[in-house]
Amino acid sequence: MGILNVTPDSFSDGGRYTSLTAALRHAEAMAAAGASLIDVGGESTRPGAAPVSVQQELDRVIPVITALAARLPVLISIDTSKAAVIREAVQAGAGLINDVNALQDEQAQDAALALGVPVCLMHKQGNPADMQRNPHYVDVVHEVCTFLQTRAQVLRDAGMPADRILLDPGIGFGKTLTHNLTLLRELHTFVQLGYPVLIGISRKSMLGTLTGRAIADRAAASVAAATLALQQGVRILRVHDVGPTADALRIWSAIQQGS
Ligand code: 9MG
Repeated sequence: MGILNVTPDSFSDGGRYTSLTAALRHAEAMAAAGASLIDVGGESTRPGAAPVSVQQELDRVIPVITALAARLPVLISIDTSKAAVIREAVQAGAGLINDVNALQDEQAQDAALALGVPVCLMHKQGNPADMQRNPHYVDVVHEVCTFLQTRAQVLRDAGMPADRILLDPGIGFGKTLTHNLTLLRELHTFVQLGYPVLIGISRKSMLGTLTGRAIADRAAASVAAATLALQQGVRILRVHDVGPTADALRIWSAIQQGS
């Protein structure tokens, strides 16, 4: 899954793809490098990010999704928590909802159920504005697993088929370095819940803390973490550096298959 933030303030690529031309060029490059999904986001979820209005988000993402759907043979994912954005994005051609709020907004949940597209439910503690202030868990793996399992069950009880649900422990969303490392070590526990697992660690600050590298120089660290996630059964990698990740995936896959 290649990341396409059409925002002025995302932590890694904020402001780079706010014009339609730049966004399309970047999406095409990611597809050519091996992305089979493109995740389009119009509101930054980085720590400290300010919320944007529904209209602002729509203005940012809908033209991009419409153009991508007409041009690229990839699945388009909409990164949003808002019902109106979900509805219009799916109408414009998005085929997956990536909600860092796990569809806890009732209207967002209703929209997802009515549209019949798959959803990625992500865990976070707190909100982007303050989530890194004082994250606290007694048992981070147990608490994140329980949250995701509960959210998946709520959706299933409301009529969503199990094969439309993906789970994501939400690396960096209301978690300390130790919480993130524990979750990354225990990804196989999330895989055992029986839903495909998606992980987003690409260029995140924990990699900067561990390597001392600036955001743009974290590709190798991102690929290393992504490969270890694959090894534990993670199915979708949300990344900025599609080419290097695709190479790692090819090597990992060849080793698995012995050819
Ligand atoms: C939008 N976004 C930013 N980071 C993310 C992550 O780790 N997972 C998912 N699903 N979405 C993310």
